[in-house]
Amino acid sequence: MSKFSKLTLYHYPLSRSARVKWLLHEMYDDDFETRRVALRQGEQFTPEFLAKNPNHGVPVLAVTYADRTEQTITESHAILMWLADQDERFAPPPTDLAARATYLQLMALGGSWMDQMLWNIRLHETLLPKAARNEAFAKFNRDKIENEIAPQLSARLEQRDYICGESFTAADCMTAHNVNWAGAYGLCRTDIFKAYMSRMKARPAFQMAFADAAAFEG
Ligand SMILES: N[C@@H](CCC(=O)N[C@@H](CS)C(=O)NCC(=O)O)C(=O)O
Repeated sequence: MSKFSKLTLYHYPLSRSARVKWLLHEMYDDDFETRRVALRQGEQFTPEFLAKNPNHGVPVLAVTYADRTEQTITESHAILMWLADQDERFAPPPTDLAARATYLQLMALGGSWMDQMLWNIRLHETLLPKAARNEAFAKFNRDKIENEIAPQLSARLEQRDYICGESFTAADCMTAHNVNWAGAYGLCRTDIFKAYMSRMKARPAFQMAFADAAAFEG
């Protein structure tokens, strides 16, 4: 961790911060700090937390660089990419044009497209007050995952062990987190996805990142 003197992840079990926690464990084992944010108690709306992330969500990665300057980084998609770019085991370099394009495409598909479909399902099936929910919109998002996203991911995973190719990348942290989330809604549950998730769950870093899953409160 020579570029940093400290990394602290603001985290909530099973949430999007688990994607980042997983990659941090892959890269640094246990050599970073985790601060659980009491989302159900509203800690994300305190002035201290809002100063770190005005969008009141986890993950936030607080970085202290070797020269002691500090920075907080938000957005799981950006944090994953920023971390992975520091270690060639987890992301193809920009000079490897074809592999990099595949990797970027899959990161964005997971981080800004599938993620939002899952989020819309959660909002309109569970989180919003009943009067504000839109059943048809929830179904629209379910159908998009089932008919468009799942077949694309599945076709890739039929050909290879990891979402980008023959080795694990940060795009697997994004994809497998989403596949796991989709599974909770009865989506992405075919044998191909189950086999992919078994491979991911066998990784010690995955087990470390999801060890606190039982503490997820609704
Ligand atoms: N686009 C953001 C979304 C972050 C987000 O919504 N996090 C949720 C947990 S999965 C959260 O902390 N929600 C609390 C809130 O919005 O008050 C990311 O990917 O990091």
